[in-house]
Amino acid sequence: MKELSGVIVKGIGGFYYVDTKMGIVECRARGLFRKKGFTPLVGDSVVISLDEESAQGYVSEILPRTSELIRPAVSNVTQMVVVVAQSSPAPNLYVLDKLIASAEFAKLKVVICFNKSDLEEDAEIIKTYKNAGFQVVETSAVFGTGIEKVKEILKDETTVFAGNSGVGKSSLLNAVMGVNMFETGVVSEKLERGKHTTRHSELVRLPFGGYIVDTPGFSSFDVNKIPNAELAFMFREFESSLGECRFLDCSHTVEPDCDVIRRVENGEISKSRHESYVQLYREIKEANKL
Ligand SMILES: Nc1nc2c(ncn2[C@@H]2O[C@H](COP(=O)(O)OP(=O)(O)OP(=O)(O)O)[C@@H](O)[C@H]2O)c(=O)[nH]1
Ligand SMILES: [Mg+2]
Ligand SMILES: [Zn+2]
Repeated sequence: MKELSGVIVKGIGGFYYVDTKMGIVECRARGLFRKKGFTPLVGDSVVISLDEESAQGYVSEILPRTSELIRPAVSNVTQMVVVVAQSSPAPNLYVLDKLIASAEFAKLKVVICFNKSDLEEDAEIIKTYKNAGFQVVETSAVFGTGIEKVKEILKDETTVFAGNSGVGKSSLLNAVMGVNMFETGVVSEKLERGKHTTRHSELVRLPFGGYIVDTPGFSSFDVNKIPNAELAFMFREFESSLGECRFLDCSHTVEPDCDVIRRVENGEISKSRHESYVQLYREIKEANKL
């Protein structure tokens, strides 16, 4: 038996595929984990015992996780790239802000990618997110613009790509990989063709270091578990206002002498970001009533 360390890149039907320095090894998990109700996840850093004769491995140890996403069920993700199209489909700022909040809550690095830069662009939106303190990259997956920058951002990170259908996530990943390994195109076509495709999450190793999470159809997180009292912390440009409002328990939605609202009014905080915050606040409140 040989001990090897690696990362689980795929799990299907009780088998785990572990990326090691000797390549991908098919492994079973020790019965031990199941008895303890502990299931290995895609993304886990593991130690495996490899029987070199049969080339069969066993996951013998799971190293502590630095993060754990539920949907997609992937551990140790370090970064989220939220993809927005400049147009077609038009940016949905609520969806964008919701994804950003969920990434902040999961303590992931956040990068916003404005794709389809070859189409008509909305410079105002890009400015909004730069001013709010986000790293922003502009790309055209079709023309290859900005792809080198995206590679730099992805290097040595484990990244999930999020964003509405049709914004160009798969096209960007194909441009980064240099091969068309992800299915792109219009939704109706994909549903036709995708009937028998698997729906599990998988890590794809990047040739320059790092992994990307290939999750079919992934566009949003379950954000309802963000406590409303913490929501303002998920909007990074609100931070300097927190503790400055008249009421200690200010929700920053309608209160008088709210410092967040004051800064929205004087233009320091963008109106659309605050609107998303208010909508999300109400959505979380409703969800917690049920
Ligand atoms: N003009 C232009 N079209 C693009 C660009 N990137 C992607 N597209 C097109 O937009 C459509 C959708 O792209 P996909 O990569 O399939 O989008 P997706 O985000 O993966 O969509 P889902 O998998 O449904 O979530 C395709 O027809 C692409 O060719 C771009 O930079 N410019
Ligand atoms: Mg796609
Ligand atoms: Zn306030």
